[in-house]
Amino acid sequence: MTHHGMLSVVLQWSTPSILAAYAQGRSVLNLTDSAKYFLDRIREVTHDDYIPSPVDVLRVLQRTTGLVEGEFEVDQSNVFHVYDLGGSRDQRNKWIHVYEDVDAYVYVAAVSEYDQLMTEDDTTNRLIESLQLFERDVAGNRWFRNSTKILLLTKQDVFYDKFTSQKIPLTVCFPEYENAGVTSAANAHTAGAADHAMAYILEQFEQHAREKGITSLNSYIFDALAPHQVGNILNGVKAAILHEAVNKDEE
Ligand SMILES: Nc1nc2c(ncn2[C@@H]2O[C@H](COP(=O)(O)OP(=O)(O)OP(=O)(O)O)[C@@H](O)[C@H]2O)c(=O)[nH]1
Ligand SMILES: [Mg+2]
Repeated sequence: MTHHGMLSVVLQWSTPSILAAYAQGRSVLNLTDSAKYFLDRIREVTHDDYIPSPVDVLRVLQRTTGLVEGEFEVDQSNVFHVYDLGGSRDQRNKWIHVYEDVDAYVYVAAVSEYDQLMTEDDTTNRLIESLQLFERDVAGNRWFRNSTKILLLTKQDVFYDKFTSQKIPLTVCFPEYENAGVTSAANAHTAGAADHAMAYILEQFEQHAREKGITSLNSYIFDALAPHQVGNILNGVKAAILHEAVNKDEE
């Protein structure tokens, strides 16, 4: 970016009207969740000497295309072969290439997407599409009958922000949702109400899983950019996979 271009972004981003438009239109504009993070640091990240920090790297949006393979040594006797697949519509036809012999799958969905539309068609709610995809291609997929089943619901931090600060109700996605347990309108957007709403989202996934005969879905809701949370969840995921692998060997 030229210095002139950078200056223009700095000036415009810090204008109250632009900040207000961002707060109101963030979901409609389908801006990446990291937009504010980088725009707040525009001077720093456009500087010639800028070196991204590990957090900056995690914040970058880079869509997965094709099939990305990796190998992780879990302990001295176990190596996980991991295949990362893209979630956007034009990438899903590649999933079929890894259906066979899957010991474990990890389905990732963002709880914060409850008020957003698919960029692909601008009409379908993202969370609803994610639920339907989970039900049809993952929970209901006969190839995964014997796989360890893991559901990660990410972007808990973004959810809290949207739900408690922007006061966007869950009914924009689930009209039937009732804020059960919340006694007054003043309490409708507290952290407790946000937890209740996230539990409702998780229950929708679990219900779809049960309808497909799954009784052992290992699920977590968390902030995927918070190292301490990620560490705990990876340990849980690892333990679930190894535990079920031992049980399968004994059958
Ligand atoms: N704040 C916040 N940002 C997150 C979280 N998880 C992912 N992100 C950000 O969301 C963006 C997309 O994350 P990815 O993990 O690349 O998304 P993906 O599901 O792999 O997307 P595809 O590769 O297109 O399938 C990146 O900018 C991440 O930094 C989270 O829990 N909280
Ligand atoms: Mg990806």
